[in-house]
Amino acid sequence: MTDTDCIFCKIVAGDIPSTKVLETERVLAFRDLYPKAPTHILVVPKDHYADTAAIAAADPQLTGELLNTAAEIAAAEGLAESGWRLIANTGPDSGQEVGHVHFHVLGGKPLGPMVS
Ligand code: DGP
Repeated sequence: MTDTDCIFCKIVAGDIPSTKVLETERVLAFRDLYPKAPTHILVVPKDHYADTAAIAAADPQLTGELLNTAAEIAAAEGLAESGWRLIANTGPDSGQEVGHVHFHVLGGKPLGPMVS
């Protein structure tokens, strides 16, 4: 499933370059273009789903794969001890800018409390 207008589908297809961190059959992880922390990696399914609600409803196994990949990446980035943050903006009020579900893996410095 691909959306021809989707920037992350283009990254998955290799039409837009990215700094890949990990790739499996169904998942791709790459560094965020505008990092908000020393480690800022996006974990996405290769297939196009609009957001977390859509993928959770359609494919719980793939949703779990994304979470496992995030944890694997955090460990590989050396964040297991210090900790890390996982964010999945979902829908307009969250500030989601790219309509292809993605998890942000953030860490490498104290991130402070979440905003209210
Ligand atoms: P969100 O606000 O949750 O939809 O976050 C989208 C993120 O995607 C944001 O942190 C910036 C990142 N981003 C946008 N365009 C690109 C791109 O072309 N390449 C990469 N690597 N990241 C991008």
